Amino acid sequence: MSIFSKNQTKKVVVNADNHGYKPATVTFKVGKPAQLKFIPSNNMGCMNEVVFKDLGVDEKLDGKSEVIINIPTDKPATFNYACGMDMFHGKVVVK
Ligand SMILES: [Cu+2]
Repeated sequence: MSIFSKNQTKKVVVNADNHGYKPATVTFKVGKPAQLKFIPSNNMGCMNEVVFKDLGVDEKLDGKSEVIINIPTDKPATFNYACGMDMFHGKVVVK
């Protein structure tokens, strides 16, 4: 496996007491498989669900396990996501 096929992985910490998703914006490069990893905290509040409308993704966050979302990187794009109530927001930029 060459270095060029290496995956990109980035982390977002989920904490309702700390303004939501940290960092709020994550950037990936076009053309390499990308995974966004949601790291739970002990203050999940209503953030026990993450929704990527454009990707048709709606995942439960149980506050214990990390949750990995695969991000398409075939072309430049911006994917917004939110908690289940559309109250806390984050963004994934592919460029
Ligand atoms: Cu919410």
